[in-house]
Amino acid sequence: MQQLGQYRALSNAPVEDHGIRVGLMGVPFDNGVSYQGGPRLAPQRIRSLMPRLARISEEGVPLVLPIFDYGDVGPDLDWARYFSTVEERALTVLNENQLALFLGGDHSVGIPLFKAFARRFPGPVGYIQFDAHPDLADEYDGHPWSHACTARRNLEQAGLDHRHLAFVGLRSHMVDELQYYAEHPEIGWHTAREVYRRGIEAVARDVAAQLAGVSAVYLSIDVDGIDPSCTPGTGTPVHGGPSMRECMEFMRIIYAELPVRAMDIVEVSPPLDISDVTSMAAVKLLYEGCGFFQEKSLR
Ligand SMILES: [Mn+2]
Repeated sequence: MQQLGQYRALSNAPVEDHGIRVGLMGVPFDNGVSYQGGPRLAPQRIRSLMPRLARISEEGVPLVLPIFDYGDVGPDLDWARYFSTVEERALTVLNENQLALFLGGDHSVGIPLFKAFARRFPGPVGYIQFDAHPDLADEYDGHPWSHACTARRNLEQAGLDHRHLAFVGLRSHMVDELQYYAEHPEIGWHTAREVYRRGIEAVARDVAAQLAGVSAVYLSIDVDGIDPSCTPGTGTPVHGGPSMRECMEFMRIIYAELPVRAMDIVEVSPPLDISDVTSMAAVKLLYEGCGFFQEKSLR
């Protein structure tokens, strides 16, 4: 396991020093899944594919901000101790970089990652989850840290108010979760069908307006939020979702309009993938996220 603070620069593009850094950390953990494992293999797979994609945005902006790799948080069979290590190491990444990128792991890793985020930034903070599922269960499979509980746990952080929580791409809900929306109408929840009917730009603008004024935003991308025709390598695929194109347009607007300071990409499962398309989708989203952040930072 790499020690805290030890990292190497991923330097396959000319790097410029603007005093702005991006930090990357992997959380190869999938004991929180309800159905099929595999996301623990994602950080390594995604890293290995990063050199395959040019470090340039689709609009032709070379990605010049340095990306520092803080390695992976290695295994620990004590779940509580593992999450507390993830939290502490994430806090270091957040403290030392203007943008933190986290690679899951299943979505449960978002619990310690967001805890670190809420420690790092004074409230109110915003949390956006691009996902087929809201993960609002109080408990699932007999545990409060299931990957079906992430958003519910994140709401326990003092800095996050229901008013600053938004979901995009929803299309699979449990009865308790529908009840939760009804009890908290201030949550922004946008279904995949709404994206289809109104267009992703209108939805993104609504989310930007809803979260206006927060000190920092955490963007969580569950790859099952994207339609499985684009990202098939994931444990709980749900059809009828937004495309990669729409996910990227969503990110473009959110990064431009809101102070995004952390993004995770979770639920990529290499053993379930086909020709690495899902891992490559993660690389694309990482790079475009860097590009959107850079465009805003260097403007
Ligand atoms: Mn999901």
